[in-house]
Amino acid sequence: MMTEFRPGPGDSPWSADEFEKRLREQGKAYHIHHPFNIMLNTGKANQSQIQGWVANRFYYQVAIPIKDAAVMSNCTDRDVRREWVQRILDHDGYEMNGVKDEGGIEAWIRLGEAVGLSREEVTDLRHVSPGVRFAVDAYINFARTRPWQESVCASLTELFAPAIHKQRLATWPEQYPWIESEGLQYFRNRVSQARRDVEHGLSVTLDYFKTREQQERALEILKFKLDVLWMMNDAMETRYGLEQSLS
Ligand code: AHQ
Repeated sequence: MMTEFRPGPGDSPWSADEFEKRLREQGKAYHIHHPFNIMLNTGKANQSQIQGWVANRFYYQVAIPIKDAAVMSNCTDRDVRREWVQRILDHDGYEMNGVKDEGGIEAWIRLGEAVGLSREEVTDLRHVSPGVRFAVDAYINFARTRPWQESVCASLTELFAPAIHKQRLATWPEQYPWIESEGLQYFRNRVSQARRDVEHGLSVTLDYFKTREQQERALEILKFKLDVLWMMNDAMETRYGLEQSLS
């Protein structure tokens, strides 16, 4: 899956700042730059393309808590688990000591209804394309089989996520006025949740990947996860197209 980096004698580890800079430089391959996302966020998508995106991305959303539970099951560090469990609650929702939160999966179903899909056709996954399913399953399997620190590193695509959520919030209301505002609540919630997640994920990554070989491995892991997101958009582009179709 990934080429082996063989450090030479001169390959000393990068400083934490240099390592973080190289992680952030990977943002040039983030799916915000994919033609399908550009079509969506520049108001050029028609209703069936938007419905297709919401219904297919639902498979990614429901995979996240499964992936995070896999990370937890591999993680022997109680302090990390105390932080990581919040991610599962953010998506599945919770009711604790009188505080109730429907969670991100419910918010995404509401997004589905806001774009004209029924709750059933979102939750029964009938619209999910094989390419999206395979890309998402690859991410879940990565989290199940790799050391938990590698899965923490893989989640760092969220370094670039606040920008894409803010882009949607800045453009969809004007470009797609037929989508009721409440439907975009998921994106509003994610801006701050992603920032909090990344702060924790980045500190774990900078602490764990110490040698130059480990740091190069971290960049490869991030590239793998960027490919997961990119492939999802490739699959949606193949199925729903890029041009404005009449349907
Ligand atoms: O809604 C998203 C989310 O909950 C997560 C969790 C995180 C991870 O653990 O890999 N990544 C992620 C992402 C979410 N939304 C994507 C989007 O474009 O709306 C971005 C995605 C990510 O950047 O990995």
